[in-house]
Amino acid sequence: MPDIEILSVANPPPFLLEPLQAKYLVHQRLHESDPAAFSKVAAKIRAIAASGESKVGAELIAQLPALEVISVMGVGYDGIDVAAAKARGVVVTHTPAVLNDDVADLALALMLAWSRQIARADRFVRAGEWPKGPLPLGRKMSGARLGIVGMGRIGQAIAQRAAAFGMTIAYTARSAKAELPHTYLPDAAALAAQSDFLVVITPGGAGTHHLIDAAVLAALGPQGCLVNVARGSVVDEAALIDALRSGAIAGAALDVFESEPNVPQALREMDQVVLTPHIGSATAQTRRAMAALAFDNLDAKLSGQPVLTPVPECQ
Ligand code: 8YV
Repeated sequence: MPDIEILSVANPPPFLLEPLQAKYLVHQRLHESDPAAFSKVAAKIRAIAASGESKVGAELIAQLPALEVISVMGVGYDGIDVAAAKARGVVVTHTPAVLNDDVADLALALMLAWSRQIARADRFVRAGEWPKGPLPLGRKMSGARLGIVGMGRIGQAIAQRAAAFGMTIAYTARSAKAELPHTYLPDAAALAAQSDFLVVITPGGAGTHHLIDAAVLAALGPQGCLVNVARGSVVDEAALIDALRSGAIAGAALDVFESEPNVPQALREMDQVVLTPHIGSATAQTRRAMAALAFDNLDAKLSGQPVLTPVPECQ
């Protein structure tokens, strides 16, 4: 029986849970399922295994005096109180880079699905509508104007793919990136005003909360489509629903939502939106690579080795 104890605050896939259980005594969400039992083992817990959607607040960190590392299987770590972890000398790690291709692929897939009405066309054929007449015309994506909100690793992977579709690419980010050939705009509203597709791929958290608001959507305009593959919190969902209802924007393609896994009924009833259940990194290949990196980060720290991919604040 392994003697080093760790807490899992997510539901790790078997290809992460099994290697963890082979080496560590894993308390699977014990803090939620049995707080009394949890309080008895809390003093021994040396690591937390989390996912990109996990919430690890200051209160939980304070209950774990032996905690050394919080390993997130995901690139986003907006649910982790990194300041509280750092104040305690706890390192936070994540899994950047290994999911760039998948998230960028999904962004393009959503843009194509929306503009060429793939999901709607599928529903149309299955419902036997075709013999009654053609599907209304879609919209050309090649050559359209793409605005990218957030030009980090994944934003750049999206830009690369969009270039192959002959799209005009502009972006906004904290600062202009001189090495990129694309047009920089100072804020999301200015970018939206020049975009047919506005793709959101910025980190979540307080700094970007409701960055995409009614004003940005108004700037995107009645021909524009909003695509979100970042975090639900970045988009003001109520403002988005209003904009879709009033025709202030043409449509949206969304992989993330403010209260996942709950998606507002209003969005679910609209034909001009494409909805997916937070599957940006959800391929077998990428999830295995993320799991391996999440394991290696946790294991490195508990073996007294330097972690591989600490979050920027912990570097
Ligand atoms: C996953 C994610 O949903 O990487 C992220 O930030 O949101 C996703 O890749 C999740 O973290 C998988 O554990």
